[in-house]
Amino acid sequence: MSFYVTTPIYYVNAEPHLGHAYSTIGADVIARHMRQRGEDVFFVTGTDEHGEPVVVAAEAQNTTPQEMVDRNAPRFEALTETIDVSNDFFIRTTSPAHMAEVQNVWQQIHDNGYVYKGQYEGWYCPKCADFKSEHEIGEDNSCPIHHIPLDRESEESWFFKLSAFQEPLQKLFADNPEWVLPRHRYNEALSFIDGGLRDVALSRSKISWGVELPWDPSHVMYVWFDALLNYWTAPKIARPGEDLSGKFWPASVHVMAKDIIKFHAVYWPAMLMALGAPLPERMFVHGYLLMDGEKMSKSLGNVLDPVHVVELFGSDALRFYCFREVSFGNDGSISTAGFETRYNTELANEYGNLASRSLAMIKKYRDGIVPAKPVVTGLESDFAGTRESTQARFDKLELSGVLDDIWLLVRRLNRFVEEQAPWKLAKDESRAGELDATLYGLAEGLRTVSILLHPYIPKSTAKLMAAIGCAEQVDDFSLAEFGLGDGGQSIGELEPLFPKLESVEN
Ligand code: ME8
Repeated sequence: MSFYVTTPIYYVNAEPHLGHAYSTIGADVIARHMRQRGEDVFFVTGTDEHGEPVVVAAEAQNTTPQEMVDRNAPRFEALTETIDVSNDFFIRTTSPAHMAEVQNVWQQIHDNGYVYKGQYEGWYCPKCADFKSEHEIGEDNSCPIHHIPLDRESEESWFFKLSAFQEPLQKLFADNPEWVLPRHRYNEALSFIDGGLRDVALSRSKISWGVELPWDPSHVMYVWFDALLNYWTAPKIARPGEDLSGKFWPASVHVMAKDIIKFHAVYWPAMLMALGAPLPERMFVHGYLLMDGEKMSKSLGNVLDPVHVVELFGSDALRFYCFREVSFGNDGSISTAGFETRYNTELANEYGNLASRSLAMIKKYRDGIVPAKPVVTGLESDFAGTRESTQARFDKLELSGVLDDIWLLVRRLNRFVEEQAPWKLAKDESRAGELDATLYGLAEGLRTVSILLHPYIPKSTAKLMAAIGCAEQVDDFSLAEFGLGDGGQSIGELEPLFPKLESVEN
C-alpha cells in the first residue's frame, strides 16, 4: 500500500524555527512509522516562495525576490537534516516544474467554468496573504492573527467560485467525520463553511512575483492558490521523467497547525473538486508550541532555536521532547526547564540508563549472551496487545498518546529491574533460571519498546537495537511484540545514549 504525508511548505522570508520543526517532525514520525509497517511512503516538505511578503522583504534587503528565496530556502532544507527528517522530496514553489503544473491545474479549473473576472475590494492582511471575510476582521480593522492593520485593497482580480462548493463541502464533512482531526478542528472548519462561503480573489494584477494565470498573464496567482498545489505537483515532479501521482494521489494526510486550517480544509478541497480530482484522505491539525516566558537556561540558550538544541543534545532529544511535552493536536507550553527534566529523567535515566544497565548485567552474568526465551518472565501481561494498540493510536495520529503508552512500558521495565534485583539473583546459583528469565525479559522489553520508539528517536533506537543484536529489526513494526525474540544472540557495546546534562555542559 502507498502512503503520502505532507507538511505545510514554509514561507522563506522568515528564519526556520521550532514551530516549523515541530510540524515536520510530526510528519516524519508518521512517515517512519508507516515505513515500519511496510507501506510505500512518500513524504514531502518544502518552501513557499511566492507572495507579497517576499517582494517586500527583498526590497528591504536591496535584493531580488529570486535571490532572496535562493538564499533562504536552503536554510529550511538544512533544518530537515538537522532534525533527522526522512523526507523523500523537498519542494520549492519557484521551481519551473511546479509552476508549470500549477498552470495546468488552473487552466483546467478555468475550463471547467469555476473562475471569472471581477473587481476586488476588501481588507487584506499582507502577512496572512489573505483577504479577510467580515467575521475574520479584528478590532479597528486589524488582523486577529498578526495584530497589524489590514490594508484596504481594490484591484482587478480573477475570482475562484468557492461559493459553488458550499454544499459539496458540507456533504464531504458529513460523510467523513474524521476528515479533519482532531474533532474540535473539524468543527471549526465546518462552522466556517456553514457560515456561508463567498467567492475568493484568485489573482493579483499589481504584483508580478508569482505564477502567471495561463489565460491572462497580466495576473499572477495569490500565493495560496499556487502553494496548496504543492501537494498535487510534488509527486508529479519529484522524480524527473516519472509521475508518482498514480501511486501517491490522493494524499493520505496533510499535517499543519491551526493557523492555516481554512486554506486546507475549505479552499483546498474546493479547488480539487473544481479540478475534478480525488480529495486527500485526511488533515491533521496540531496546536501551537508556546514559550512559557521563563528565563532561558544557560545550557539551552534559546530553546526556540532547534539548531542550538540539536547541537547540544542531539536530534532525538528534540524530537522526543516536542511530542512528549505537548499533546499533538493541542496548544502547549514548552520550556527549557521542562526540556531538561524530560531529558534527564526520561531519556537519560529511564531509557538510556535502563539500556546500559541491562547490557552490563547481561555481559557480567551471562558473558554477553542474551539467555534463551524462558517459559515466563513476568512481563507478558504488561506487553500484551501493545503492537495492536500502538497501531490503532497511530492510525488516529495520536502521536503523543502513542508515546505515553510506550513510556508506561519503559517505566515498567525500570520497576522490573528493581523488583527482580538481578544482582541478588546472581549470588544464588539455585536462582539461575530466574536470572536468565529476568535478563531475557529486559533485552526483549528493550527490543520491543525500541521498535515502537524508532519513529520518534531513530538514531538512539538504532544504536540500542544494534547493541542487543537486533539491528535489522528496527524497521519492522510486525516484530514489536514481546516474546517474539528467541534470545541467544550476543550483545555489543553501547555508548551512553543520552549523556547526562551536567557532562554536556562541562
Ligand atoms: O503558513 N507551533 O507558512 P508558515 C506549532 N506558507 N507549529 C508552528 C508554529 C508554532 N509556534 N509556528 C509555525 C505558511 N508552525 C504557508 C503554508 S501550505 C500549502 C502553505 C508551523 O511559514 C505550523 O505547521 O507561516 C504552521 O501551520 C506552519 O508552521 C506555518 O508556516
